[in-house]
Amino acid sequence: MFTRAIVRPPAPNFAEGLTTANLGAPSYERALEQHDAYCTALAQCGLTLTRLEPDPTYPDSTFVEDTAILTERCAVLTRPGGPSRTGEVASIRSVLTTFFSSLPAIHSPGTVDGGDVCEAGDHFFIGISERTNEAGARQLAELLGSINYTSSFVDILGVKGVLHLKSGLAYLGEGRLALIAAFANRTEFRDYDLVPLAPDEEYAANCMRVNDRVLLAAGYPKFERKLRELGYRTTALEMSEFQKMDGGLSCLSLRF
Ligand code: CIR
Repeated sequence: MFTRAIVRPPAPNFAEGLTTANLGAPSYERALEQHDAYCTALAQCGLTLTRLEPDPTYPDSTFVEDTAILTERCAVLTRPGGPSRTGEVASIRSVLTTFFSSLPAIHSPGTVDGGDVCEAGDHFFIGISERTNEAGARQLAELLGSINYTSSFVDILGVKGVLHLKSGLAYLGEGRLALIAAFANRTEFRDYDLVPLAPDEEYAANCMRVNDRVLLAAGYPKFERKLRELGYRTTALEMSEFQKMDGGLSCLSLRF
């Protein structure tokens, strides 16, 4: 069960962040509205929110998920792979010290973005991507191993249009993974029940199981129907402005 989440609304210069999406510039006003609805949904799942101040020094800092890995047994500060994002970790460190007594960190030359780390029960999939390198993945695997979590690496460097592992993969609980076609035949996932995304709905793969609900991006009816058939209660959230900045649903919060 999650009881808390950390979020940070976008700053007015949010559109200056990194993106490859080619979907046009996001509207700040709409992004704020969408962020607000996202926070309401987390609160409805029973989470108490810590809302950080928007930080214009780092236009991508609304994507707090990339700065830390939070688990039931530990918290790890990451070292984001986008050079413009490395400095985001400092303020997250101060917030997390209130909640976690020990905060190990990924160090140079390692890089890890939280979006590349998918918790699946006691196992962690760690994506090797443009943002997470092998040195970072190995450091994280060692930290997780020391507290009896297992982990495995998933190379996504050749997968087009997928920034982070979780851009195309989500753990739904009960041994079940939602995933995009490019991941469906990977041996790494063969022991799980797979819920494949339709080719025209792949953005929705970045969904989040939060307690008794699955939060997903709005506008992906086939996937939402499938989730409901599987017995999940769903909440669909407008994500268009974050999608324009390569962001998905999970990257807007740190849950613990
Ligand atoms: C970036 O490129 O770093 C941001 N514009 C988007 C980060 C999205 N994070 C995530 O999916 N975990």
